[in-house]
Amino acid sequence: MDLGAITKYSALHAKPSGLILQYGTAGFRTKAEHLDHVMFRMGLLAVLRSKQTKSTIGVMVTASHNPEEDNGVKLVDPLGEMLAPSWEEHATCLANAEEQDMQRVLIDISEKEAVNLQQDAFVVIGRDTRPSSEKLSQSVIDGVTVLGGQFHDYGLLTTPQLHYMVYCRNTGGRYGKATIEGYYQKLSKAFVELTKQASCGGDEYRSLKVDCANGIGALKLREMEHYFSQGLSVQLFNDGSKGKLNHLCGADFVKSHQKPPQGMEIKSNERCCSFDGDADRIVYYYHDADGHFHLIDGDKIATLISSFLKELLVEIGESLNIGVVQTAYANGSSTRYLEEVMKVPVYCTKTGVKHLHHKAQEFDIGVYFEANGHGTALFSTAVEMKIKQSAEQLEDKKRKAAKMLENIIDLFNQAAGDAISDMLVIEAILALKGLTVQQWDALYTDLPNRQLKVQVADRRVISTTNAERQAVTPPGLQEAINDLVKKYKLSRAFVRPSGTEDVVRVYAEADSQESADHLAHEVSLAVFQLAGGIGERPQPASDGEGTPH
Ligand code: 16G
Ligand code: MG
Repeated sequence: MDLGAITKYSALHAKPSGLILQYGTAGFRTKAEHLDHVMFRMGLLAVLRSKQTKSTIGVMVTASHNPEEDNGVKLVDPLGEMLAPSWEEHATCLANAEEQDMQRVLIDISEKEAVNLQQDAFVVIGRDTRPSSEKLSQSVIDGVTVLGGQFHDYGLLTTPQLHYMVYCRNTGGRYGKATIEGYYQKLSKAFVELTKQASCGGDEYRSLKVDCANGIGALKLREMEHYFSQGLSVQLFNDGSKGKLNHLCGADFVKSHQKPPQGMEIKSNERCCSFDGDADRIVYYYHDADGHFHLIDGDKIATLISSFLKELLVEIGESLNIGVVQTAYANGSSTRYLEEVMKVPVYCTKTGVKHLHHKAQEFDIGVYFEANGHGTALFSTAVEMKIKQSAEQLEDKKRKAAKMLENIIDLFNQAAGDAISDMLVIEAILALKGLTVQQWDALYTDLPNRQLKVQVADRRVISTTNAERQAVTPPGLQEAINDLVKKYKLSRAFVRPSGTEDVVRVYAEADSQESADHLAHEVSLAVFQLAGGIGERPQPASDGEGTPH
């Protein structure tokens, strides 16, 4: 390590003294103007992680669905996964070290993790369309270079595309080519082959309106469009040409406000979807003939996908174990439908993609989705090989199903939840099954629900267990929730400290919207009283309050 050079460059990316930031559920996120030193230091850390794992590491500059003025950064581990937990701690230490302590922290990390400093390092970098992103990614590059790392700057990419690049590079090209062309070709080829098998089809099934949140998804979908145009025609809205990123549009807005984005005209029964600001989340929706808005969230996406996969497996005659992974936010109706009607085992993990991803890896086929639209399906290597063999050997009908599965495996981004890839999978399934958006929606009816947030002095006083479904501390809180829940039918409620904001989140569902709203409000009051609420007492829910993530 050239400590002299590090000190010199670090001074050019100096940390505002006293500023403390946390590597949260999805990396660092805050106002862009506070992030320059964090970017530089994450460049340094990525080099150490790359040397330790002898693999390519990714650095993504984005704040996803957060406002345009924010930014953020996260590291991507060798197989496209989120950074290992012990390294999240290192990231927090390094980002918060005052200038004079930075070198010591860097050396500490190298020693603790037994990093061989002679090892080569390679880092790939991507960024979203925020005005601050280009300069911030340059600061990452400064960090990488000063520690002697090599790098490739992909420039503008969706978050899942960067995960894909990292995965490709660390698997010797077996997964795909680590270029944007490679990504487009792999996905489109699988999509076109898959949809060729659809016997019905016709235009009504094959056109889709996409709200791109005024973000990177618009750019990338436009680039990709001509690769799959035979199979699907997409109409892009909120493509960044006028509106502000994530403002009154995008998957997060649509999901949390349960209404359509601005800037998109929807005719009745037209199929529409929204991406978030870095295109790793997707939700669908439509207006029925009476003008009512219907949201089709991550839970219903998981249901469509897992039931289709299960049908194909039955056709091939393979008894592979398939599991669906959700979080506490999954609508109770979706869990019941999956378990009781589809007979698929369902598991619940803590919020945050890394937890779901990890659990999904335990199955031959693991489908995971958060209700907010973040998810994918993972196929074990053994399954992939078995399917490939079946596609060669089986007799006609079975072979067709195996071929479809093979295409689906290629179409899913196995490195991360990916709005583009999920959209293509969903469109293919709808076409193959001849389903309209209303028929898909009718699989089950969501229980009315409400999310609220409560301000407390220190949200760490709330600790949870059982995948965040029960509060362990402060004392008495869970008992209070239990008593409140008993007052309503088909009800459920839980509270958890947010991993991305300084608030406690409250979720409630019940047999009617009114009951769900009441329950959420009462639980908020319990949190306010028992967990050290600050500011104004929680008010009863009104539309648009309690924006979830
Ligand atoms: C992050 C997570 C998302 C989760 C959300 C919860 C990733 C890539 N993103 O955005 O999955 O739903 O945090 O936020 O893991 P919260 O802790 O503030 O509720
Ligand atoms: Mg996102």
